[in-house]
Amino acid sequence: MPKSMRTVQRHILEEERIHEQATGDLTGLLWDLTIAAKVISQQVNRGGLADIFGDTGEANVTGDLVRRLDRIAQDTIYRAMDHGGHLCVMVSEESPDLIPIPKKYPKGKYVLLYDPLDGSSNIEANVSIGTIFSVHRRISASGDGTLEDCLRKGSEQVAAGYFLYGSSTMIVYTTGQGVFGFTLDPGIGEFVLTHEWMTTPAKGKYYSINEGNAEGWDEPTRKYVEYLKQKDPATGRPYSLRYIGSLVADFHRTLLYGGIFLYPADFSNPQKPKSKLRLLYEVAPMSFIMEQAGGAAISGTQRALDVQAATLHDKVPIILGSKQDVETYQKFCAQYGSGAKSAVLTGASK
Ligand code: P6P
Repeated sequence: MPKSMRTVQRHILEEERIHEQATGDLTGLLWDLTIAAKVISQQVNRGGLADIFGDTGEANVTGDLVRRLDRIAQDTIYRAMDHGGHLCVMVSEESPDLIPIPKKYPKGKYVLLYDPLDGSSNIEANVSIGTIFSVHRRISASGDGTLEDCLRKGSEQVAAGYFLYGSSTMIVYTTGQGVFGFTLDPGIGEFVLTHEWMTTPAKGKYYSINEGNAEGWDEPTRKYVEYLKQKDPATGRPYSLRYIGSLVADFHRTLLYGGIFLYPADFSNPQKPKSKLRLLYEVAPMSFIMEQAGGAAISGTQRALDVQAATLHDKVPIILGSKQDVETYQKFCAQYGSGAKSAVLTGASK
């Protein structure tokens, strides 16, 4: 008997009932997303048994090589989401422009922004990868969704979450009423509640950053990482480095165990700092979840959820995790005067 019969569908329905004006649209939207995730999970779990490895030979707008499984995930989500009548427009890492809802289908009141398969460069290595999603309520009155509906601050999200395709397949999501995790029970094909009211520890003992980028770090980041490598008075040990290179996996560990994840801007070219992680469908949803779990998320000198998107594929620096760890990083910024604004690199990667 599964640990809990509280499926994600039941939970979403109960969440939706909290909001008087709820119409069931968000329930339907999230339900459709879980169906897409089950299909993607099945493909990912077949790994080398299915003809899904390798590249398509194309690069996406942010410069990443498009893997075959990226394309499968993109197509799966599009087909699951285009007809439900919950959305007026979609934005995907794999598409340079807005993705309109086909004319033959009704338009809904929500906007879906997503990374269909984040970390896909790790697919052949059997490393956990994921799908990240962000949901906004449209601003425009009706008809096709607009660019204005999509270029939003993370603080305006109505829901955000990720699917993690790992040793088990999970969905972790929030609608602003706390963070909840559900694990796919392959026996019944349902996501069942396994992590209720998820919160991240106030302080952790892990830091997660690509040390290979150290040359491009600003002074505060350099000094902060050096500090983490010294003995923590509280534990008598330094922090441990954990870096998978798959955002959903690195985030999920940080959420559960605490500590800090950093993808700071690269200042190798001081006149042209560059960032890697995408604001609308990676940084904003993950920051919403982390704040809802009692953690913190900053981008440059701003709260990450306050950063206003200028283009669909903006990239920004992100530091998130346990509140005390992020606050310590901010003290290093104040002391070593980073003053780095959110280094937004709009459009395609340079
Ligand atoms: P790097 C994967 O390509 C990704 O977009 C995120 O999942 C991950 O956090 C980051 O890039 C890893 O980047 O430069 O450390 O390989």
